[in-house]
This record gives sequence, structure tokens and C-alpha cells, in this order.
Amino acid sequence: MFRDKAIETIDRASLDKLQLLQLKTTFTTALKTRFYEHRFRKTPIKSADDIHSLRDLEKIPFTTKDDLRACYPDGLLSVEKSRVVRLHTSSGTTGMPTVIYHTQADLDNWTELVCRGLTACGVTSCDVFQNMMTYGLFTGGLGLHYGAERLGALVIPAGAGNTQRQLQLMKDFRTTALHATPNYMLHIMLKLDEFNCSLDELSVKKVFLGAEPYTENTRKKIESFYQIEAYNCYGLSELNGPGVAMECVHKTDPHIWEDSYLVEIIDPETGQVLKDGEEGELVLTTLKREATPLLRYRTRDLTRIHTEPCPCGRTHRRIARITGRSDDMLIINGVNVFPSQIEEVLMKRPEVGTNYQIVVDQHESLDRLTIKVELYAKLFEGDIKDLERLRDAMKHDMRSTLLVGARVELHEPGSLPVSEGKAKRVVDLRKEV
Ligand code: DLL
Repeated sequence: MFRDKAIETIDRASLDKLQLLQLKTTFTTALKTRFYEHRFRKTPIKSADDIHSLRDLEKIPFTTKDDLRACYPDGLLSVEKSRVVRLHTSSGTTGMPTVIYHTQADLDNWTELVCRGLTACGVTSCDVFQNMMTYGLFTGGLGLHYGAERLGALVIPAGAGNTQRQLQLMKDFRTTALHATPNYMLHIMLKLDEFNCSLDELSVKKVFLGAEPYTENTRKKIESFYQIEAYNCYGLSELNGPGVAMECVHKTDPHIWEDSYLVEIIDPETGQVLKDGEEGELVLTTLKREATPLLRYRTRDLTRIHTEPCPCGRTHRRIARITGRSDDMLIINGVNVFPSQIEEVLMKRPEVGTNYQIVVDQHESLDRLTIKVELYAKLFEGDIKDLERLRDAMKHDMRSTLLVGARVELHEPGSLPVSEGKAKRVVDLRKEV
């Protein structure tokens, strides 16, 4: 099933032409932002007229997450504020998130892309779509919500968490399609008995999984346990959010919507553009965005482009399952966390010593974050109540900065492992299922 067959099956030559035209428009729009206006004063490409072919893209410098942070709050806004209808931010280091503005046309296009992906997996107006992702600044909630709604599905904006209620909603409204993180689907598996729910009472046929990396085995586990189809949905807030790339019914990895994004894979070390099929970092350029155009945005996600055609007939290329990141970002139950954020929170406290460790493992199929921190020795000589208060305050700080809960363990000086050379702060014990 197609949403817009002409564009989804467009031949390569026509797509190249369209991309070149839209790249020029994007460049002109980008020059209206303070950031790009300043940047392109000194580069070989100064205006859209200097772009003659898609290969000229390589002459444009990369845009990074740090650039976006430095632009906070509106250095990357290219339209009058009165034309902006929504913004989303993603987590960053304390106080410095990245912000993406949207005009109505931007939101319409995003919604269409999501709609296209859902249609490619057979979702129709007859579906009851329960969205179990967080609503708010995080794009997972609203992104899929509007796409499913535009399709005519009955959307249940359940939001994340509260498993008992999720199951009740599924039963009462005969939910047929879900949107969730893979970890949450694994977690629900463990909770069915506790909440007296049997799979026979559910009508779910499909689930869209994304927001965090997962393996093909995890997909298979979810599919076989629930007896449903699970589709991979990829995206990131800087490029709208979910729906940048989505699978079709063939489940041969997500099609990346090339009428809206220019795709490159680069060597993360050298920045050199790699050939189709070679693994490297995904770099994306927006082709339709008005309010916050991005040129050659380094996603930090490691993947490769599939070269063989997909049986569905769509010509938009596919990206392989994300194998990792070229930076140190952790994804904890779908929420992005940078070790530097944790360090900033810790170092604000005078009680904290010099060594700490970040441990990520799994509990009841959900990610669990533990921060082990050494305090100065004299603190252990005082009242235990003071230590408990300190621990609770640190837990509170962590939650309000990271937007995920963390356990905090207080340790005596010298008790945590010391690494020689570059400190190894993060211990990731999550197992691949
Ligand atoms: O996670 C948007 C999203 C919401 C995508 C719901 C899919 C479903 P951010 O919070 O900005 O946005 O995190 C983006 O999450 O760069 C990847 O590292 C990771 N990620 C997202 N989807 C997938 C996926 C949303 N399907 C970051 N597979 C990205 C692997 C994924 N990693």
C-alpha cells in the first residue's frame, strides 16, 4: 500500500533532480539563519548558484550537535517567529538542549512522512493505534500521533509507562497497532501475569519499534511472544523525530524518505564520504524544512545503505539497523543521556570526590542507570541520615537534568576502580537479546 505512489517509487534520475532543486532551496533558506549566514561567508559555496550538482554537497561543512547547542535558542531559526507553530527540544548538556522549530508546512510534511511509513506497513483508518511513547518535548509522542491520526486511525494518546493502564486500554478499545520502545515491549511481557492479562484478550497485530537501538533477535522475540509484526522506525529530533526512515511490510530495514532528506554515509574519523554498502556515520540534510534547515547534520548513528532494491517497489534507499554511535551518548529506555550531563550534576556538589562510575544494566527488561560516586572520607564519619539526604538530593538532580531516573550509590574514597590513562566512566552491562 502506498500513500503517494508517484513519489515513493520515483526513478533515481528524477529523484536526483528533485533533490538538487530542493538542496538549492534549503541552502537559500539556511542563509537566513544567523548560524549559516555567518558560516557561509568564508566557504567556497556561498549561494545556491554555487551548487551545480549533488556532488557539490561535499563542499559544504558538517553541522554538529554542538553547533546546534551553540545556536540555542534561535540561532538556527530561518523564518519570522510568527510563522513558527511548534518547537521540540532534545536533551543536551545542562541548560543547552538542541531546539528545532517547525512551521505549519514543516509539521504537515513530517506528518505525511509518518503517514507514508505507517501505510507501508498496512496501517489503515480501521486501526486503533495506541501510542505508548512520551508526549511533550520528546518527538516520539506527537510525531507518530499526528501521522496515525491523519491516516484516519483511532489514536489512543496513552503516553509512556503505567503498564496496567496500557493493558486495560488495549483490551477495552481493542487496540490493533502499538508504538513503543523495544525495551517497553519486553517489559510488558513480564507484567502480563501480574495484571491478569492473557494474550488472547488482546487484538494487537502490529508494533512500531524505535527510539533506541535493538537487535534483530529482540524484534523476533517480541514478534513471537505477542504473535504480531514488529516494524523498525528510525528518527531523531534534530531531523523532526520518528519517521525519518520506516520499514515497509517486507521488514527489510527502514526506507529513508529521500524526497525530504539527503543521505550520506561518512567515515566518522576522516569525514570522507563512503560508498553505498560501507558502514559509517549517517549524515542527513533536510530538503523540505522551512524553520530549521540543516545541512549535512552528523547524526552520530552508525549504519550503511542497502544497495539491493526492496520487493515493495519503493525506490527510496534503506538504512541498515543502527549498530552503534560514534559518540558516547547512551540511550536509557529511549531517553538520550550524555555522560557529560551526569558529570556536570555530580561536580556541582562539593561533597563529591574525584572518582565516579556510570553503570547501565537491565532490570525487568528495562534499562537501569546507576551512578556510583565517591565522597570525601569525612562524610562517612557523620550521621547516616545526612548521607541519605545527600543521595536523595542527587537522585532528584539527576532526574530533573537527565529526564530519567537513576540510582545513586555513595562510596568511600578509593573504593571505585581507577583506570589508568583515560578514565573509563561508563560500564554498559546491557546484554543483546
Ligand atoms: O528517539 C525519535 C524517535 C522516537 C524515533 C520514536 C523512533 C521512534 P531522539 O530522542 O532525538 O529522537 O533520539 C534519536 O535515538 O540518533 C538513534 O541513536 C536512536 N534511535 C532512534 N530510533 C532508532 C531505531 C528519537 N529505530 C536517537 N534504531 C538516534 C536504533 C534509534 N536507534
